[in-house]
Amino acid sequence: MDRAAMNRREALALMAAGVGAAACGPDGSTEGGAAGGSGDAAAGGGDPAPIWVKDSAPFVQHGTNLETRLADLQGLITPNDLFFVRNHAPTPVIDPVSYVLTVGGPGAVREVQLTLDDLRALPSQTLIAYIECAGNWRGFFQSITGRTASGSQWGTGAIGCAEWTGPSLADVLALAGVRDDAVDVNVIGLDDGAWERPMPVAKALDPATILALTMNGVPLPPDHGFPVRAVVPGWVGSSSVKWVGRVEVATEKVWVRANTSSYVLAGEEWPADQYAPADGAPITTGMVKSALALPYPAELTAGTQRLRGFAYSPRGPVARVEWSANDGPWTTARLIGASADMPHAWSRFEFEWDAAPGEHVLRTRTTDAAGDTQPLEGVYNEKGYLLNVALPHPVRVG
Ligand SMILES: Nc1nc2c(c(=O)[nH]1)N[C@H]1C(S)=C(S)[C@@H](COP(=O)(O)O)O[C@H]1N2
Ligand SMILES: [Mo]
Repeated sequence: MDRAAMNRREALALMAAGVGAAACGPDGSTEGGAAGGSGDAAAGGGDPAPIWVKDSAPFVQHGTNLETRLADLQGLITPNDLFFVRNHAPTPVIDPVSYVLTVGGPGAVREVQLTLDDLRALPSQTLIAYIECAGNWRGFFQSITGRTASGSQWGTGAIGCAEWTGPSLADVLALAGVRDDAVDVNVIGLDDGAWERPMPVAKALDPATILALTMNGVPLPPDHGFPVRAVVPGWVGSSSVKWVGRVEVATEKVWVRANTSSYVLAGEEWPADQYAPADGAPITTGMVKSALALPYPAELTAGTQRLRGFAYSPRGPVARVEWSANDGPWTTARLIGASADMPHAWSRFEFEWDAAPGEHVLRTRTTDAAGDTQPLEGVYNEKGYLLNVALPHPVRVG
């Protein structure tokens, strides 16, 4: 009864009143579901109603999702207006005054209900962390592996890096008390379909796992989870549940859509019987990766060009970025801002390339402190996750 998300009729009434929150039926696409070309956000003809609150103009649109153009980014921080949106359902409009977070479940000592003020009163953590969708780069499976993977055909921009502030999930859980026999902590959203992603107690109690209230210094924008979202550094974006309404502590492993059917590695190399009740290997951590901040394909003018990009690893700051043109030797790029003080942030890199007229292929490759590096070949999986090949980036120099 305390559910704070407005229902569809209320949201539409607000829209009619000019409040500007947009809503429509979900398009049924999932991360691993039907391919989301632009314009398929609504079934049944007419103009597809937007399902985001923010202006979609700067983005590449894929169904219910908005992809950032990395070339538009300048510094370390992705501005909120340019941060990609990955929605399984329309952005809900949540009233911050009646909002309540419920924390409980069989693995909790007691059930507590927390208002936004209660959450603001807890010790506040600040961290700069990137969030990347597990399906980022899915659109390259065809060219890299010869097979198309189903789902939104993202390029390189289903990723962003922001400063997040809010209480640690550990401090929130402490108010309910975590029993010794607790196994999983499920974080559940207030959007239609109640997106949820459980994690082991240890990950929930990691000091870097927070319930963010602000993004880059302002309250979370509606599309990014207002008023409360989980930020789970190192894990793929689907675990950073937006519009959190309930945190459920369980005494058994929790199986939900996000770790059984969507967000699993599926295909010949992941026999389903080995992962039951999941259809494949459930995805938790992301991959070591790098991407050029250029359109794909890119067009450049001849002469010495300073090229830049972003590099990241779920295991802390990257150690090295190298680049190569036309399968030539690997050369080390300059790293900008890779710091042990920001273990969850991405890093920037840059290098100079002497661009001669013609068609070229540039690749970049990151290595993290643990020695993990990007492979030169990509491996196919049916739902198109975690591609981290040193990406061949086509460049035409005119
Ligand atoms: N409640 C809820 N949380 C969610 C989602 C969602 O659809 N509903 N999408 C997830 C996925 S798949 C990703 S990649 C990230 C994207 O976060 P962003 O939209 O703020 O960029 O949010 C995650 N959290
Ligand atoms: Mo995602």
